[in-house]
Amino acid sequence: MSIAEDVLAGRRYALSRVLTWIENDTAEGQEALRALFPHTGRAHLIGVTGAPGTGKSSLVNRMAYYYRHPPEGEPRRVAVVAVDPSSPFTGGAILGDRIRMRDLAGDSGVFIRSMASRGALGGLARTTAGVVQALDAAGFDLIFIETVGAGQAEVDIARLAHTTLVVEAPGLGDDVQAIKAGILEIADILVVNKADRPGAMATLRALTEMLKLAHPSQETIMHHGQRMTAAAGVRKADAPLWVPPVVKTVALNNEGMDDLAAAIARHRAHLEATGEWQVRDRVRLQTELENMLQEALMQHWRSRVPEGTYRRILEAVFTRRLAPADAVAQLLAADAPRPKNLPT
Ligand SMILES: Nc1nc2c(ncn2[C@@H]2O[C@H](COP(=O)(O)OP(=O)(O)OP(=O)(O)O)[C@@H](O)[C@H]2O)c(=O)[nH]1
Ligand SMILES: [Mg+2]
Repeated sequence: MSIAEDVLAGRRYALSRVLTWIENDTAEGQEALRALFPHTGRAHLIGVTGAPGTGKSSLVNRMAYYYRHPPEGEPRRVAVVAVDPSSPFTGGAILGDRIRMRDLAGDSGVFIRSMASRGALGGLARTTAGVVQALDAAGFDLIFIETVGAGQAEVDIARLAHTTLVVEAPGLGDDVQAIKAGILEIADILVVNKADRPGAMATLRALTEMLKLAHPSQETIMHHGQRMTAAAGVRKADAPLWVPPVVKTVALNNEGMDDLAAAIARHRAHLEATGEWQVRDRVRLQTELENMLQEALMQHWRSRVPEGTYRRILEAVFTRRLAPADAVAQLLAADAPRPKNLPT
């Protein structure tokens, strides 16, 4: 039996191993992903992003518990991928994970994975995509992807989910951090967590006002440039717009989880009714493919152009002797196949 078959059969040790391979970008990992890929596309991917410390980990932990012990209906299988670009020795992810361990330990229907970025964030996006695919194939119904909404790359990772939660916490006065960070427009659902704190009502009002003023919609993102390809022929023309609801929670005391779960279920129903579910699926896969292609082309090219040539051309740009566009043309030309038997 191959390890991919073990993953499909729900064996946790196999899943853990495969995820480590994927994170380390090994050949075995790629092999496993190849076998698992046809079994993906069923999970509901939920991105969770927001400023550091707003309570994302606590919230996801509570939500995982909620779906495992729903007030009605069958328990759902839940996976959590925490993307923590900071060092594993700092930041709140460690604390959040410890809380998770306590509540959810021993439950085979829950799988939690923390990912620390090992290199460039572009690489992190790729390995996150692979990890999510493996979890999807392993049969988890909901996959939460937590990223700190501190940089564009992290936000992009969360945005590619079917449903994106932007988590806000009351700060001082009307200060809304998500607006400052420019991540409000990617929210399908806005969560005001720490609603037990003073200023929660002000934050809620500010967010609701913002939504009324500039009705955000994923249309602008999805219709942008070549992303259209993914939407072509899938999105329904007269689809109703989704107005992001603002949900109040207190992760600390387990309050508001039912409201949040209801909002997530409503959003899913909306995605399915409008064809947007498929659009997002395609956008995500197209983005994944293009990211990989970019990396592969870059690697391929670097392996074919002598380091000295690259540095010489770069230096010419630094000293303003060569415009960047001409530099690119020269660099591409340097990769042209050379005639045989000629000195290079
Ligand atoms: N008062 C209050 N505190 C909360 C609530 N939810 C979380 N916290 C606390 O806020 C702190 C940060 O919580 P985390 O869940 O680690 O927040 P996070 O957004 O995951 O943090 P990073 O991953 O570091 O960005 C912890 O001390 C939590 O106990 C809440 O609803 N009310
Ligand atoms: Mg966290």
